[in-house]
Amino acid sequence: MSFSLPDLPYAHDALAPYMSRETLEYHHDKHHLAYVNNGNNLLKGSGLEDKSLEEIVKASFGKNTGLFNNAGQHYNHTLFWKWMKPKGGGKIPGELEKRIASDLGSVDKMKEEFIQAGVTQFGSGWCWLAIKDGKITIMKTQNGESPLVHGATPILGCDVWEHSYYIDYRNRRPDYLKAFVENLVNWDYVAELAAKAK
Ligand code: MN3
Repeated sequence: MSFSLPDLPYAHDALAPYMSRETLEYHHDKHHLAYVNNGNNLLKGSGLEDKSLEEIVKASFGKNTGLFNNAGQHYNHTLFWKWMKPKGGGKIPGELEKRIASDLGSVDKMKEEFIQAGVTQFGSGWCWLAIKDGKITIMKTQNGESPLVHGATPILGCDVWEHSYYIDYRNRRPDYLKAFVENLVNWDYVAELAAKAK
């Protein structure tokens, strides 16, 4: 199926001061839109036109790099907007909190390792919480890759491409990641995805 740009689930200025209107105007309205438009052009004649987005991402990985880069980023960003909300962060829903404690030690340890994965992703990419073999795990991937193409299901991802934070944080990627975890994450949505991925 062809790709289309989803609306942000909140106003462009709703995530300030942690993510500014200007960042979302560039990141959603321009960068994400470019992935959608380029992806649609590359989808034509690929033989994958009638597949779902997830199927296109998996089928193009390692085979059709141009299509994969754009479809992968469309997939990642479509989730990314939903992984944030105004007044995000805060308490993690009980059942998810228990799973995190059981699989990763504690919520504090999960946050520390998630931030560390983002900080140490060299160059452009993403850091993740994903379900692999029934367990919550921390991952990091380069460019437009995601847990989906590495045998896992993403339940939370943070974009660490410079376009995601340079307007608001300049080179301070660790501060951006900390603000994402503590003030932006929509943990209810993460819990919903985790429950589905069981
Ligand atoms: Mn991005």
